[in-house]
Amino acid sequence: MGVVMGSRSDFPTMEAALEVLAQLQIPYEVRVLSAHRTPDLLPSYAARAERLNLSCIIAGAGGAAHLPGMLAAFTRVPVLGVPVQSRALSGNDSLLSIVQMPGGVPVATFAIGTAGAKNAALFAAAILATTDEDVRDRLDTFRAQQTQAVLDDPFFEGH
Ligand code: RP5
Repeated sequence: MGVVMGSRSDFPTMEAALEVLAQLQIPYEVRVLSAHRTPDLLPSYAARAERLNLSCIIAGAGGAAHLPGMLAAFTRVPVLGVPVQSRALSGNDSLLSIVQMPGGVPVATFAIGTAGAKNAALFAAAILATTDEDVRDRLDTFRAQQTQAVLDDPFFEGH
């Protein structure tokens, strides 16, 4: 699994994806890679992703968030885009930049911020779980624990 982000400043958001991957024992590599500040690195990273046969690339970026879309243009490895919450426009700019891809170059787009990062990792795990029984079991356990945490909450009124 590849996890990339447009800037070090995206790390507090993307950390939510890394935590899920670690919890589900899914190996990953992390890079800062910018569509604007390091554009020449994008094709080489995309080639690396194919060489390593990465199952997915989770790509987070904020503002004029071109990283996920540009990576998707360079590789057929599925790209899961996470819109990072920007200061100026609260991440609406990031969301629209990532989600509005032209037909033919898909990026799976998630919610703005840490919920999106977490869900991108869970979505990637669900894809892996179609062929990896161990990941499937750990994902099932994750979901069961999540359900139990709600049921155990003293504010929950069971029926
Ligand atoms: C984007 O610009 C990054 O993904 C980041 O969300 C945003 C701001 O970057 P910094 O100026 O904080 O490095 O490329």
